[in-house]
Amino acid sequence: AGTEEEEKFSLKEVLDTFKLCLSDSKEIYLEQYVAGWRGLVRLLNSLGSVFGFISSDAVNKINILVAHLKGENGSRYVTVQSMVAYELENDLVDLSKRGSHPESGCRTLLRLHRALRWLELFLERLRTSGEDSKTSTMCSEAYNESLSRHHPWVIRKAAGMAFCMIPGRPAFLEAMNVGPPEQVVAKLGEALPLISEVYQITEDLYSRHSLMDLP
Ligand code: 1Q0
Repeated sequence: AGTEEEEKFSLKEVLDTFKLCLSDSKEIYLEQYVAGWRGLVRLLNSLGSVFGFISSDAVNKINILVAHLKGENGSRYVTVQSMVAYELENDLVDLSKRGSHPESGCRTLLRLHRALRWLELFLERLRTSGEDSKTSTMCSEAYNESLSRHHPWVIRKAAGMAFCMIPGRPAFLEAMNVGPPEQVVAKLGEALPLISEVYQITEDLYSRHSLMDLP
C-alpha cells in the first residue's frame, strides 16, 4: 500500500520544496529545485499516460542535473548561481552551437526554467478562473505565451494534442489533493509568488550571463 501513498502528488509538498529552494541570500538550491520538479512530474503522471512524452523529457532533465549534483564536482552544483559560475569558468557550456557539452547544467536547467514560466502563467489562469473555464484553453494560452516559441512545430503539435486531454477544472483541482476548490485556489495563491520569485532570480542570472539562448 505504501508506494501508492508515496507516489501521490501533494501541492503542499511541491510548495514546500519551492520554499526551501531559496537561501537567505536568494540563491537557488539545485537539490530543492529538482525536488520541486519531481513533485510536478508526479502530478503530471497522475493525470494520465498521454503526458508521458512530456514527463519523460522532464525526468531526463532532472536526472542530468542530479548526476551533476552527485558527480565529483557536485559541490559546485549546490546552487544555480554556483553552477553557472563553475560551468562558465571551466568552459563546460556550449554557448552558441551544440558541441562537446550537450548535457551542461546550464542548458539543461534553462529548459526547466522556461517550463517554469509556463507553469506560472498556467497557475495564475487556473487560480483566477471561473468554475466553468476550460483547463485545456488555459494551458494552451500559457504555452503559447511561453514555451512554444522554443519548440519546433512537431512538439507544438504534440503538446497541443496533449492539452486536449487535460482533465476539466474540477478534476484537475481535485488531483492536487488539497481539499475543496477554494482551498486549492488559496494554496495556489501562496505558491505563485514563490514560483515567480524563483523564476525571476533565474531569469536575471541567465540574462546577466547571456545564457538565454543556449543550444
Ligand atoms: C498538465 C499538462 C502539462 C503540460 C506541460 C506543458 C509543457 C509542454 C511541453 C511539451 C514538450 C515536451 C517534449 C520535449 C521537449 C523538448 O524538446 C524540450 C527541449 O529540450 P531539448 O533537450 O530538446 O532542448 N524540453 C522542454 O521544453 C522541457 C519541458 C518540460 C515540461 C515539464 C512539465 C512538467 C509539468 C508539470 C505539470 C504541472 C501541472 C500543474 C499543477 C501544478 C501545481 C503547483
